[in-house]
Amino acid sequence: MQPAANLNHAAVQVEDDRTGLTPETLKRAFLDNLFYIQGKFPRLATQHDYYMALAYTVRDRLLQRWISTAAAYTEQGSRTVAYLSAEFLMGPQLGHNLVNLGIYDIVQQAVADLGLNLDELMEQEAEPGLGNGGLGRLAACYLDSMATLEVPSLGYGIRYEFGIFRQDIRNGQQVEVTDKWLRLGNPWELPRPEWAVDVKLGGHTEAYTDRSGRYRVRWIPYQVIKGVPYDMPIAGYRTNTCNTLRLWSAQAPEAFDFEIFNSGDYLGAVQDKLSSENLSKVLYPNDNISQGKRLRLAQQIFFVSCSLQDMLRILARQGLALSQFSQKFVIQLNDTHPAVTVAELMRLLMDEHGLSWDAAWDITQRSIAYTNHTLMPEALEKWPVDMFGQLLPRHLEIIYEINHRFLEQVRARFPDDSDRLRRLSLIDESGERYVRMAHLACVGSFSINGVAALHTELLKQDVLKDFYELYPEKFNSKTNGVTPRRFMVLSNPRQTEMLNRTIGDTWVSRLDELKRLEAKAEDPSFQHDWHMIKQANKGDLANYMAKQNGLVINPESLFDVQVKRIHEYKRQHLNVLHIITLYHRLKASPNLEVPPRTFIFGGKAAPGYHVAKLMIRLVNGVAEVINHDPAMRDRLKVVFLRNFNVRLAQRIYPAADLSEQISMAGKEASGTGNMKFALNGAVTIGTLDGANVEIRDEVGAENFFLFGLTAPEVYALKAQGYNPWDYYQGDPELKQALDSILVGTFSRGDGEVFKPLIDSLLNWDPYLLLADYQDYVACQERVGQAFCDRTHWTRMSILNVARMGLFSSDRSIQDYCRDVWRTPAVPIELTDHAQLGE
Ligand code: Z57
Repeated sequence: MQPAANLNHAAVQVEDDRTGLTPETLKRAFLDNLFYIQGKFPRLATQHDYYMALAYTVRDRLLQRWISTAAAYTEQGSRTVAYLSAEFLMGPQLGHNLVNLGIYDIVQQAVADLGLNLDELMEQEAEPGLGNGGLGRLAACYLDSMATLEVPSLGYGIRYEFGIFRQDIRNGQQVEVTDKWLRLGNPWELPRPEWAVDVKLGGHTEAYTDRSGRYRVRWIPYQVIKGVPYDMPIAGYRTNTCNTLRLWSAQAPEAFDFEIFNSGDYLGAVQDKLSSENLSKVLYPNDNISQGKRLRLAQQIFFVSCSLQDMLRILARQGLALSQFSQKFVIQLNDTHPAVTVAELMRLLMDEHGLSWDAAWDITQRSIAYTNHTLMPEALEKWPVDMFGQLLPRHLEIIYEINHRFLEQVRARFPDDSDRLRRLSLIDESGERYVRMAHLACVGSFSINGVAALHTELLKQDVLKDFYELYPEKFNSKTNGVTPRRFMVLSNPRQTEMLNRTIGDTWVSRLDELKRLEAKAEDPSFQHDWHMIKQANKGDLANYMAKQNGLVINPESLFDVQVKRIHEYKRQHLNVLHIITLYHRLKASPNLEVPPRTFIFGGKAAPGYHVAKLMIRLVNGVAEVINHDPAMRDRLKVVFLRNFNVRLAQRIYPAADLSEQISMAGKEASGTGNMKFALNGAVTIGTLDGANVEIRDEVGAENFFLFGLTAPEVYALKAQGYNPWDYYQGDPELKQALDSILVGTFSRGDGEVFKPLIDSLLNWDPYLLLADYQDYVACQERVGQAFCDRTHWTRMSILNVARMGLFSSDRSIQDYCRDVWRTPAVPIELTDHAQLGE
């Protein structure tokens, strides 16, 4: 590339160069970082070097806020949310930080003055993909909202060396490639080795009596692993608050008396050190499935123990007593992945800090709140008791004691109800014995919440019914939300500009102000501009698809999009059945009046989930046939976009006309993609599942395409005995669609490939695709007709955006603050960091 000529006149003025926001200062600081951090001069610098120089320039501006925030929290002993999550799906940091600092435009101009392109620099960043899907992305949105609302918070998680795998598609099939996201360095983290802690694993316990004659337990571990924290700054939107995401990296301890060392087996000892570092090596790539692997349990105790020890250090550092723990911290458990917190906090307080059981239990129960994210039985974590005891012998003892005391209480409340005891027990004893992590979380928490209204109701009636009967006061609902900073301002600049022009720019942190758009929904010139923006966004995505998939896509066609993890319950194959039906109809009646459609898919399948991988193969098989059929040209196209991640998500949502949210009712806890689509002007086709219910209530039934069985109808149908075969025999189009898959139409004549998928549908169909098929196809016909009336469609699109204000993660966080955390906001004043040292 052509390095700009004016990259050379740098004079360094340290203080101003690290905080200043004028174009001149930014340019000087950028060049300074290129020379002194990257050690490059323009002739040798790569685009990545320029990206790093810019990232450090932005980081310097964050550091000023970060230090002021830390100073204020320390001085004021502020009540702090500790958000514990095995996943934080952060996405690229550069653009998002520019938005939140309010310097996007100025930086774009500054780099342009230097002959560089901001979009190209942002492309250089390896995104931190430390999550699988909705759960991990929700954690990231919540960090953004907590910082924006000036809520003191610490995110705690794992610094996986390999995040979620990169997805390649070869011969229509998913191929996993490791994600070495740290390879070229990570400018967004600061290692804090001085705050490293030790975590014990394995071994056995011994009882002893202490000097005051009290019964105590000592744990002699087999292995000790060091956790080193790496801090990422989390800047609020146009506030001075900059909170912290603290991710733990596993290292071998400097020295430890392994027997192996005494035996002189040096190489063996080094082997052990290497195996300790495996703990934070890789993210388990399952979404909504628990695999029950020992290493995964080790990851959980690892980050939980590190985080709790860190909180205890902070507590002591602020001169607070252990009894004040629950005043200083509220711990939010993001699903059961960190649920071992209940036992580990008990252990730390009793075994390491000398508290009695009762004192420790009081603190534990007052400090922990639990969010449940799923009703899927295969996602509910349970650990074989043997495995649990081998890795965490002390925790198993504590869990037995918690269970003993808990079941005593239950017995007192419900005498002679041994069934109930069996159902509630922390230990599943129906066959092989298991520790039930959701039960541990429920007993150890003061709050239990679901992530959408319907989901919370189903928790109360079904999965956690017995706990609801025991502790109704603990249950509450917190409907998920998403951050408008990343998923509107950053990802959809055209729509953002138009919103700003129409209703001012305060909606970004008060999303209900989008309501004011309603007045414009009927305005023809507004509608026209709105439509043109969607067309421009679709043009961008069409170009991307041309590059990625080598397809010519008509931007005027209906962009019908389903992007999310691939899972049978999400029913991507129902979408495919509709495509095949449309294909057959068009083949039979070439003059059929339907609008041209582009079906767009994206999403990863868990590497061991064979049926999900077949679903990807089916999409690609159908794409191959349809995209190569001359009769389908300008009518249907099918695209599978590889490697769906946060960066790609940001390209897709702004370009969607139709958002597919078609899970079987009662299975999707909330969904958050549904919100991101609607906030970018897509209209939803969906079932009454998860947050779809609330989205439809908000945008209006007339602006939402509803189909399918409701959750109660699903239960009733299953209870009455569901037979998919009846639907297959009773609907010629459905039969034709399934038969065409079975005979190999979409697998180059190979009738074996999709057999497992179709067999499962015909014989079992646990997610009722066949039952919902007819209604879905009919609903899609109404979608097609509505799309042909541009004015009508545009009006629906505008009203969807106008009425989606509820689904900002700011609203979710305000609800948590009010009902669960009771954390007051702490506004931050910028301090001159040179003045901070006494
Ligand atoms: C995950 O992404 C979710 C739930 C889980 O239990 C696991 Br494990 C991973 C998802 C739900 O499936 C979504 O419906 C929900 O919107 C999201 O978590 C955030 O709550």
